[in-house]
Amino acid sequence: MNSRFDATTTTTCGYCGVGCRLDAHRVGGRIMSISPALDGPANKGHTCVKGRFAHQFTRSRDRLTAPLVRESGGFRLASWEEAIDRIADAFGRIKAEHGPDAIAGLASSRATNEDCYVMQRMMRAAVGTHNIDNCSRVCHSPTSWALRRSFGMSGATGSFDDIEAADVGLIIGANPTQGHPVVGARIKQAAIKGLKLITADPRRIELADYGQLHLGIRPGTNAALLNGLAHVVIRDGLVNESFVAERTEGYDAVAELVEAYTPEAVEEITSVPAADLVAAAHLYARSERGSILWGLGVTEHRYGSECVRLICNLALLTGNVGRPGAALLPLRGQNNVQGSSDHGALPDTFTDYRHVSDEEVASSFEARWGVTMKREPGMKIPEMFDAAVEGRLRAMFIFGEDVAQTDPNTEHVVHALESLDFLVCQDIFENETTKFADVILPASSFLEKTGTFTNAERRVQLVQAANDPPGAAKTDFEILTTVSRALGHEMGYDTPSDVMDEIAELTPRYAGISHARIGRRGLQWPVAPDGTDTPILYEREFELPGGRAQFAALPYKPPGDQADEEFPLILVTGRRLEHYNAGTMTRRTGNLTLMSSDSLEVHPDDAAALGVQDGETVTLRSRRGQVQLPVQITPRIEPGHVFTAFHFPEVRTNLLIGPSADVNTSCPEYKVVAVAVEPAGDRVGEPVGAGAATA
Ligand SMILES: Nc1nc2c(c(=O)[nH]1)N[C@H]1C(S)=C(S)[C@@H](COP(=O)(O)OP(=O)(O)OC[C@H]3O[C@@H](n4cnc5c(=O)[nH]c(N)nc54)[C@H](O)[C@@H]3O)O[C@H]1N2
Ligand SMILES: Nc1nc2c(c(=O)[nH]1)N[C@H]1C(S)=C(S)[C@@H](COP(=O)(O)OP(=O)(O)OC[C@H]3O[C@@H](n4cnc5c(=O)[nH]c(N)nc54)[C@H](O)[C@@H]3O)O[C@H]1N2
Ligand code: SF4
Ligand SMILES: [Mo]
Repeated sequence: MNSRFDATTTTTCGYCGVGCRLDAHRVGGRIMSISPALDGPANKGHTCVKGRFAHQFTRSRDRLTAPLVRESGGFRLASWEEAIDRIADAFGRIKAEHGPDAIAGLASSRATNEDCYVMQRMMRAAVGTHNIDNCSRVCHSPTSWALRRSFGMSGATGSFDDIEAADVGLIIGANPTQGHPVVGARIKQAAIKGLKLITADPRRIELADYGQLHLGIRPGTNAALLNGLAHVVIRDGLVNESFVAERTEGYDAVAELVEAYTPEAVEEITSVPAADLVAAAHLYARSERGSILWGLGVTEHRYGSECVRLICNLALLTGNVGRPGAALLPLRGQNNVQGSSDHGALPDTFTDYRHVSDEEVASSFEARWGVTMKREPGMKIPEMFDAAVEGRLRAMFIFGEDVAQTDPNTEHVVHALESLDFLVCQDIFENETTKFADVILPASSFLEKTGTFTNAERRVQLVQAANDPPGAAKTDFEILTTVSRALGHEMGYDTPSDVMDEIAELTPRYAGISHARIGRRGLQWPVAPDGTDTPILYEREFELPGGRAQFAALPYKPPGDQADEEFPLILVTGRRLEHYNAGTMTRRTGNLTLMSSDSLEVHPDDAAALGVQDGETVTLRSRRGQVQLPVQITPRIEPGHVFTAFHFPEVRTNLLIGPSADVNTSCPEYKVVAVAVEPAGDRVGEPVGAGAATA
């Protein structure tokens, strides 16, 4: 340990799903600096600008340091006793009048596995409802849905180490150098050493510059592209026939369906040149070890879940699964979005995705918790908002999620939050959602708590408190167990480690996980009782009946939103390196100097046609709403498309996004919105979002 520091704590980064291991250095009660832990299995001594530098938020003056309760239209400071009494009274009254299903909770994918497990236990056992969900609903729920149906389990089939082991990598709808920067850096290094890269994205993402082939795809047309790749693989005799025969089911239907997806037909739909499609199919199918990485450019669409199944098809056709270098790596977003879902913060499943209607599983939880539960699932996030507007849902407990900024269709979300009788928010900052709260509970950040996060390679890693929560703020674990006690359900844990012991006891695939055993390298689930973990899934069998994977024959269908004369451009939304989702944390760090506003990427040809200049403020209008923001002219976006992020609440990007969502999982169609762009001056006087503030 460096003697300049009072203490150094090794922990896991709380931003993205890469799961970098960090050394947090403390001096005099403050985190002074962070450096990479050299033995971190995902980061191998690296970090990005967020993990290393974006920690000043922990000591921001805006931190919530005491409970707040609503009074005469505003908030005042309150004691913990008063805040928790208010929650217990309101929940008790609403439960008595409307039943437990009039209450719903959201768990935080920023918080630990133990926090999320405690949260779902509180909703299920203390409140008595399965109305519990988390933000993977708006993120990778399609990935989870599809992987379970194609292969059997909801997680990456391999590890980030497969990037270096692969000879070909297909990156579709993910922008790792911005969203998962340490993985992005590993991909760049691998490409320099010979990994052949294919990128498919409507924007020329940075990794395209390191690849063999970039497919500039029209947003919302992945299904045509993926079926086209399968067409070429089959047409040109590149199928791994023994793998298909021995380990899969459903090949014939796929072969029949994809016959129509000739490269020329696919070019019509996707705008990807036919020759490039053929070249991409050959490159991937002829590789010894091909891996596929994907992100929200696949999932956040009307048929996102189906497209993930088509990705699985491609791996099955070529036998590229279950071996080193042949992995399917969905780039799960937040630090613990894999874990919050793994640990039952979903309306239809307990831990490890076991359905609430599964008699044996449900009764094991009932016996452990001493309660009885329904066998029907609860509401998903969008259903909660609809129910609130209709008066069926009366109260919500929102833990570490800023739905008023980050969920789609902001106007509807705000209407829902206003319709509730009672809203609790548990966060580290006030945000757009806390504006509607009745009680705000001050919580801990990842640098102030103990537990585990599960990264995008299913790796459960330790999180260790490097500092205390500020003021009267408490850890999420302490708050949730206390609220549960006040609601009449004593959980009986002393520490988060006890929570993990209960999870292991009740979840066969996590049976060997304990805090003591995780150590410095983490454990990738499934973990056997003796602690043996599983870096590669499906080496011999898939976790489906007969041990066989399932092909899915699914055609291309057009996206929910379409351009027309009034809305001639397609807006894609996504993220920026310097800021993180709702931005509550990164906007309170030096990263604000690196990027101080959202902006709209426009292709030079479109900018010329629209008559807009770089830096000029424009009005961006969709069928739902309008916002204002400055233009950034760049050739990296395809003509006909524009791109922006959602990190600055004053822009209110999500006013533009409608209710269209994935048909199987309700993941919003954030990636395809028909819009019009006009110089802001043209519509002066019309109501706009708070975006006017950026003008
Ligand atoms: N710096 C930073 N890092 C983050 C986050 C952050 O806010 N900031 N958020 C975290 C979270 S929660 C998540 S989920 C991840 C997300 O990480 P990514 O999945 O990489 O996220 P996005 O940038 O939203 O979208 C990825 C790409 O999809 C492309 N795309 C859009 N539509 C289509 C399409 O139809 N087809 C194809 N092939 N591509 C398309 C977009 O142009 C974009 O480049 O990042 C995590 N990491
Ligand atoms: N237009 C558009 N919108 C999008 C997307 C898009 O691509 N386009 N992407 C979507 C995706 S993939 C996601 S995942 C969502 C993310 O949306 P959110 O989950 O709402 O965003 P975050 O900023 O990750 O964090 C939410 C809150 O958690 C708080 N927080 C952080 N750590 C802790 C903690 O340890 N404890 C507690 N109690 N609170 C904590 C933060 O202060 C913040 O208020 O946004 C979605 N919104
Ligand atoms: S890549 Fe992700 S996990 Fe690693 S330091 Fe950056 S934000 Fe943290
Ligand atoms: Mo996400």
